[in-house]
Amino acid sequence: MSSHLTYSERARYCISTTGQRLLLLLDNKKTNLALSADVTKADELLVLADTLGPEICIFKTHIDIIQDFTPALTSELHKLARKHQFLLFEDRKFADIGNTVKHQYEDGIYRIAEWADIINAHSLPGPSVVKGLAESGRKYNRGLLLINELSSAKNLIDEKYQQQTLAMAEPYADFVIGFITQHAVSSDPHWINMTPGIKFHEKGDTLDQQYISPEQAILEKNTDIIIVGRGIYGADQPLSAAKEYREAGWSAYKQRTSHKKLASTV
Ligand code: 5BU
Repeated sequence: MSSHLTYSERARYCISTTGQRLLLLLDNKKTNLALSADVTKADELLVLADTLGPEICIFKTHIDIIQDFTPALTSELHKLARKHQFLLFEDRKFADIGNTVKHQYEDGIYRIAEWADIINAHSLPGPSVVKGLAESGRKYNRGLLLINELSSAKNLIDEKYQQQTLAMAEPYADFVIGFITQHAVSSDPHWINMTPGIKFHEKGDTLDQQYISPEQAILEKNTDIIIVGRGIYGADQPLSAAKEYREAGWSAYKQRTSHKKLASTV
């Protein structure tokens, strides 16, 4: 299992430069917290990026829920990403034939390929979705996450689907950096596993979201990055909430890597 390795140790195994950059950033900045910034106003999104930026490794957007979107928003986000050293992840969940996803990635009003370091896709359409996205993504040196598992109750993904998702990722390791998943997909150290559906003290919401804790994700399920939305931006004090999730995620990671190191010395 590679879960005892530190993020920076695992960076050496990456073929993708985005994957490598992210793994190094995690250890340098000492945070494995991604913020899911699901607000609907441009100014709210920018305030979240600026105030919570120092706490996070990734700022995850759903750019199509912004009511007052203009291209200036993504260039401002890009500036904040540089200022606070985090990556931008557009949670677009592409799921169409190669030719269509390529246009959805590069064109339209959002021009996602121009500003998002990371995107994700459903593996449902088969390799064409990865092939289509890779044509644009490679030009911009971006990273793709395949959706291996969902956090919503009674979703249709089964084990066979997950095995096929991993097999689909393998030939594209220069572009696919890992998975959105509820548990570590493989012991290959270069795959990065990110987990949404994280919240303290709550098991779910009224629309079938299911939550686990940062410790469950990092220690029990061996995933690498916790993605938190309402637990942070919905809190009375988002900055202190972000610090709490950051601390929980980071100490779970420290525990995981130190445990295994001790185990390997005996
Ligand atoms: P929450 O507020 O922490 O519940 O938000 C979770 C975010 O992660 C939200 O943007 C979802 O679209 C996203 N998500 C998820 O919750 N579960 C999944 O399986 C996937 C994405 Br894939």
